[in-house]
Amino acid sequence: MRQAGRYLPIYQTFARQIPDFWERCFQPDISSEISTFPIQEYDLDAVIFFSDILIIPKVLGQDIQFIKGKGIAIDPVNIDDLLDSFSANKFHKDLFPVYQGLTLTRLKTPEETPILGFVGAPWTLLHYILGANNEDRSTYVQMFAKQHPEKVATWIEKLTTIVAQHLINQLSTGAEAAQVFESHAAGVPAELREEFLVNPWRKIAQQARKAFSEKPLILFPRGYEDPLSTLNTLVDDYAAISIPENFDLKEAHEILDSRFVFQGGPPPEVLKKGGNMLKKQLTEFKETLGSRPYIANLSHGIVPETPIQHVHDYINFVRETNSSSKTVSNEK
Ligand code: 1CP
Repeated sequence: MRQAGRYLPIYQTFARQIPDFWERCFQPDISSEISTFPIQEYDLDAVIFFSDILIIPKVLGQDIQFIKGKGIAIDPVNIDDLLDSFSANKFHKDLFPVYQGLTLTRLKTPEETPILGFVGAPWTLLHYILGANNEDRSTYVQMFAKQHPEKVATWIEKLTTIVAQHLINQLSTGAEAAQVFESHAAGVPAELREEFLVNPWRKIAQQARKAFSEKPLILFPRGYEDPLSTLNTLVDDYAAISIPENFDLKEAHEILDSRFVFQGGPPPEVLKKGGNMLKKQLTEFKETLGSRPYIANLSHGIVPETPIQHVHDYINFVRETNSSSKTVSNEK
């Protein structure tokens, strides 16, 4: 759900002036300014802080670059060295400008508008750290995990501690809620899912909730393939599930604990096309979910060619169809 509002002309102009993505993340006045762009354009109820899930391997020392028009370049590293270099103090110090950006975002945003922080879940981070520049990162990391489950277990455990720390730091410097992105759960072998996916989700949330019990967490389990009922064990840990495109909404609503708030919205292609399809999707969402609380967001984001008017249409439609609605910000 990267690129929330980042297709906006104002972001494009900013990005041209500061071409290095990480410079935008590590300069507090800039990351906070970018974070507020979507609420300057749209009538939204929340702001997603501008950063990236890959900021963790970045501060640990892995070279990661986003190259316009080319994608992502990740330097292969020795993961043991990378993770063993972690020290909570140094981590906090290196990420200090990011947290300052978050605090500044809080100051630049109307008081009643919550700020959402986020982290990548351990498996998804491993996808990038270990997968690095492999052509097919998912297959490579899955094969590796099957062959060396103990090694991977050690890495997942270390990453879980680091991710929880980053989440807590965000909650203590300005975020009112946060999302845990497991974007690459698809294809994880069945026998590894509990240990490498569900357990870390639980541990991260429990750590965060120990520190901030009242701040809600959202889980995005994209590609998760176990029976959905297994997610019900997380109902005390996560307030909301962001419904990924591989879940059947009706089935999810039937199976998932009614205490979970659902988050979701039209897929990127539907938003790009706009028109009746957009309204149809939203109506379907509302009809399926009945009285279950629902956060309208943008599914898996916005593709850059999406007309800004379509986003306005979507928000207006959400507002019109539910006068008590609050539309949550700016996932890609
Ligand atoms: O300058 C740019 O426009 C670079 C594009 C970009 C942006 C705007 C990237 C590179 N990251 C981001 C920010 C970002 N990333 C946010 C903040 C909110 C926002 O600005 O949109 C968030 C929530 C993310 C989360 C993120 N990053 C995820 C999880 C969500 C998802 O899409 O499943 C993932 C997987 C990433 C990694 C990432 N960051 C950027 C890219 C191009 C990628 C994907 C790399 C790949 O898999 O090929």
